[in-house]
Amino acid sequence: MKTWERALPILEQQSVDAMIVRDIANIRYLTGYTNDTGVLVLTKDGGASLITDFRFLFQAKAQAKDCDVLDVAGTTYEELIAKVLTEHGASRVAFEREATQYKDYEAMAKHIEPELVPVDNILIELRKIKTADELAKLRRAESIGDIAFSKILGDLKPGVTELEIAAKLTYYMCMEGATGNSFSPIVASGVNSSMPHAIPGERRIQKGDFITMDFGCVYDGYCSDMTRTVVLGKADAGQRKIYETVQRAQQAVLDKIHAGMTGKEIDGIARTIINEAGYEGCFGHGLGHSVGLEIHEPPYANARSEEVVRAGSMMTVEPGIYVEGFGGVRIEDLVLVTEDGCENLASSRKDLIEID
Ligand SMILES: [Mn+2]
Repeated sequence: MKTWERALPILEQQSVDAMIVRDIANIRYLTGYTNDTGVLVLTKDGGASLITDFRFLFQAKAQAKDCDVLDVAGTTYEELIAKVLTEHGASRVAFEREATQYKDYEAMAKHIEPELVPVDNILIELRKIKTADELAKLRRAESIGDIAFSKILGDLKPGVTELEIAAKLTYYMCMEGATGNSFSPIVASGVNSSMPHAIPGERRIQKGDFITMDFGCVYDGYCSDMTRTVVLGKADAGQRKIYETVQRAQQAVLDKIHAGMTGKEIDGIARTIINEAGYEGCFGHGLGHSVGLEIHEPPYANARSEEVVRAGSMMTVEPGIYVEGFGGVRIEDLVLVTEDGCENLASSRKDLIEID
């Protein structure tokens, strides 16, 4: 079976003859092409055309072996898409509303005769259950994060800036074979740790600080994600209570999560513990998200998600408590959800680390 043929049942469900795929992660998943520029045209009668330009042409031909690779030179993407659709006699054509820019939509509307049908990111359904090959890459990506965490502990000394810590995390991961960050590292020290997505700055870490580090890498296209919070020096009683509560909430999810639960049920395990410990309102984000070719993928675990999480799905487990003007703690692992539990891909320690 050609790799992109996995998408054909979805075209069938949407009652379309063809689909214009611009989401680059979907293109990679369906063709094997790993660069970042191209449009894939799938047709129900068994054609897949990957259009790109000269810069990527030889790579596309080498990687997307099951596709006709077309060079956009001398024409435009939309004229070439129109030509492919005409050749295949398509009359109803899906396009991804999230991945299509308005200017591209305008160009399609101008050049493409068949009916254009906007669809949500329906191809992501294929990517929710990870294959053995994907799991191997995800395991490796997460273990690279573990290595970076063990190394960064030696760098956490008074006077070091958040930006320096972020740069070193990136460096350590790339030296282990990562191609880059899966997102810009979050390094939040002291009162900055009260902001879940703080941007690292020139603040110098000092004794008594919480230091929250949320980071991940890309390994062979696949993302990792982990968070650890440590204390520089000795933790005080308030810090201990917050840390212990987050750790207990995180462990409860790891103990209870399994296939068949909704995202809301999974989230609720941690939220109940945090609320009952007196921190209601201090856990203002969802518990987790899936991860794969992209750092945030469905399914999600949050207070609203009714989606059932199936075996073979990845999920981050990342509860946190954030107290304005004081600081915060988040602990995050990446797990593979199984029929009766989960496999934790992260192995970094989670007891409260107090750095001398
Ligand atoms: Mn995350």
